[in-house]
Amino acid sequence: MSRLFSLVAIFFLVYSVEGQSIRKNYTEMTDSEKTALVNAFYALRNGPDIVNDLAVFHRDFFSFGISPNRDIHNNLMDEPEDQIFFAWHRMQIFEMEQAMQEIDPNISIPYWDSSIDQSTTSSLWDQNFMGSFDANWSLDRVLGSSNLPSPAQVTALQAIPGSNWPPPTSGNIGFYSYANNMERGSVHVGAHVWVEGAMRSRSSPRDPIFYLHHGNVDRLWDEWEKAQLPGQGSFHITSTTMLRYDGTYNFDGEILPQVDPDFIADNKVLGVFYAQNQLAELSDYTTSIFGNVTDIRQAFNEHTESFYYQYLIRVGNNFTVPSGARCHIESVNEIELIPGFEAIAGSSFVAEIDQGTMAPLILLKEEETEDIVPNKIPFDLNDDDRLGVNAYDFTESIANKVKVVVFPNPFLHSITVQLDTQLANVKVTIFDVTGKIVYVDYFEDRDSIRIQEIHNWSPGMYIIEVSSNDQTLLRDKIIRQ
Ligand SMILES: [Cu+2]
Repeated sequence: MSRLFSLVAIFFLVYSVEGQSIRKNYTEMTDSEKTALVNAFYALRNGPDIVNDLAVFHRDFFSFGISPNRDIHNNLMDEPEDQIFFAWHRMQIFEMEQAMQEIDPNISIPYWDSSIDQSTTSSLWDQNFMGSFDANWSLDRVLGSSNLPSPAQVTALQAIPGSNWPPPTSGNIGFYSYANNMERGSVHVGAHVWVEGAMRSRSSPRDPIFYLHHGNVDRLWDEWEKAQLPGQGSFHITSTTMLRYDGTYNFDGEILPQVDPDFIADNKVLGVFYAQNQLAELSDYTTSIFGNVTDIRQAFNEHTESFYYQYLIRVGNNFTVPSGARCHIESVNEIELIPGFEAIAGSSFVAEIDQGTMAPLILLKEEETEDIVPNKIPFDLNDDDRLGVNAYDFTESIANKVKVVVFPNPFLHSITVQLDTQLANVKVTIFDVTGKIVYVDYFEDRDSIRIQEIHNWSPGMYIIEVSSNDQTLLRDKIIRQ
């Protein structure tokens, strides 16, 4: 079935289209789509400034080390908000995307695959795309400041097994290992440091490239879950609440809905699909029922579920539009309805091919290309932001009066912990990436500690924590070679 129809099964009169989302690689965007995205970022800064609001929130709750305060980064299973990194950023991208779709319903946040697309002169950084913001918003980018991840590093990360399914109540070892290796490793950290400036600070969401980078992180999580649990949903997140999306946060006079992080561990709960190589597959999905505000998609978006993609959209394999639901699918090229697609009586379903100009093979609909309407609203880098310049080193130094150095790192046979002063009751704890303690020892009145009986540890990432009298002095990532 191809190029089937322009219109099918219409039951409605007037509807307001607000999107769910087919997210694609930015390299699949037309010029007019790029301009629409750039202009949406600019328009949002004109107010209410959700770009800055999400960045300031991200900065203010970035990480409090292992204090009881909830935060959004660097958590292990022993912390109150154990491993909220993936779920929180998923909601952050979704909130931004929803705000943009109020400006233009066909916008979806594209992704930047930084393991492949590594040139400082790639079209990503063109003045009519992400390059537009650097000077206007004082982002202080220094592209190429470090290394981006290699494809092999992505492959290794994605190969971490999601073991222990079904999970014990304390969480899933494989999921925590994957999440921590993602958050603290180069597939996530690489782009923050490579772009530099705001991207390397706790205010990183001030740079629009943040959303394209985290879109890619989110896509990899989605792919990992699908590969680990084919047809089975997602691993569980043990935290039941998260900051900002806890039903109390007020942005521009509206309280954001409460979102259980475990509930959105499956991306489809938000109606988000990732497309690749000119194909979007919409499957195993039930569209939300109009007006059902307990449904998270309807809570953010009270109207029609709308999916838009320039290329082939394949719909079926258990894709259902239930009675009372409204769904609109639009492509420029082709929509295929395959077995397993069902629009139940009492629903509204429209599939629309909207071709702009004719072209021989793949059609690309270019709207009249609008001009970019920039604004110069430089972000104010205050002291708070500067403190966070090395935020993505993920070293948590809580009591900064005592300087702690851990070397060598990476290590092989031993590690030395050096303090710049002698302290009583020094405790050294080493966790594996799942938060399991693999080493603990206590020392008295020493400024240097050598840890040796570690030669048989398996290679990979560990977290070392140094504390004195229950006060954490340092928490850092160490690598066993
Ligand atoms: Cu973050």
